[in-house]
Amino acid sequence: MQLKIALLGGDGIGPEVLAQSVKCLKAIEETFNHSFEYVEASVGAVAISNTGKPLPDATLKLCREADAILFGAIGSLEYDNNPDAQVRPEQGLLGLRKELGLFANIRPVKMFDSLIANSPLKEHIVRGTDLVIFRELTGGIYFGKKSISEDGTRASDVCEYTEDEIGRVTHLAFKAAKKRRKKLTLVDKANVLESSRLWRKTVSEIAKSYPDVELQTMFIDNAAVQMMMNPTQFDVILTDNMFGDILSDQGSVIIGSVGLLPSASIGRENAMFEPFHGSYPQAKGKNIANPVASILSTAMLLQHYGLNEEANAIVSAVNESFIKKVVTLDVLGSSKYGTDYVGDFISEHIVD
Ligand code: GGG
Repeated sequence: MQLKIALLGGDGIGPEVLAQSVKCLKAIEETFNHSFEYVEASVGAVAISNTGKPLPDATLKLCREADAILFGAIGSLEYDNNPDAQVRPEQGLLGLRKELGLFANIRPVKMFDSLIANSPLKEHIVRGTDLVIFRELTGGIYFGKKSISEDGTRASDVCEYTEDEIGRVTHLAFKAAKKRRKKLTLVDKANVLESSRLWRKTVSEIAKSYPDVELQTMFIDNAAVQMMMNPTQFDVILTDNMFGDILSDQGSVIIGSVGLLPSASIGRENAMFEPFHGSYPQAKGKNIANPVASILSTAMLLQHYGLNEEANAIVSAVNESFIKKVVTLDVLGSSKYGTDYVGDFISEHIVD
């Protein structure tokens, strides 16, 4: 298969982890006789420095033309420490999602049996955790009207949703639940928020078209507790943009490290794949970042194109790295292996 893949490393550790994904893609090309074309573009703080824009027009054009986008991470301390900055790196990522209509963010939280025995978090890791979060990605409070009063003492962010926005991600989540354990949990705050009540009404209506899937509703505060206490009760979780952002990072604790979790952002025309984690600027250039989240996002990319054998070859190579304890320090608490070494190990263990 021929694929044109846009590579957007972004900020902090983004380019370092993305480089490991590219090693794996090259191993897949060679092992399975595919031909991938790679095109690089800038986004985030790096792009602001070079062009003044977090999402330059050339980057957007390239992403529209590509078959898929591999994204690293976004965010920079320079901006985190400057709340007054009007142009911010995160606008690059949010802009991409909006411009490309990437309305569904799919975040699997699956425990790795091969890792559990070695992890310093083994007492917290719950065996059998295997859930997937469907986070609505182009609506809600992240994209609602924002305002700040002239004297800077009052600010607001509006959380707005339409039935259509809720409906399209809901259908994807139900279709996924049908292929899994047939349980969907809608997470909201319908006892307080009007937008959550629209979610409940719309999702309950759509549920009638999926009679074999059990629909459950849960308030976000309870869901946060339940996820820590008993994560195996969840199969598919469906939720809005902000609740999904928070809940999925929380999910990473259950499996050992945020550096292990991949995601896919799907639209009608485009698809983007990126690790859960952010840019971790403190680790930039130190060769300590975990490349597994980015590498597993690459497996999700291949799966999206029906290359299931190829995706499985990547997952098997990652498992092999866990078994051999070739992992970065976030997983074991200490490690002699860096980002590059782990990337080399995984790409060299990709076999047909
Ligand atoms: N790779 C994910 C990433 O860079 N996240 C940083 C971030 O600012 N995320 C905001 C969001 O996911 O809404």
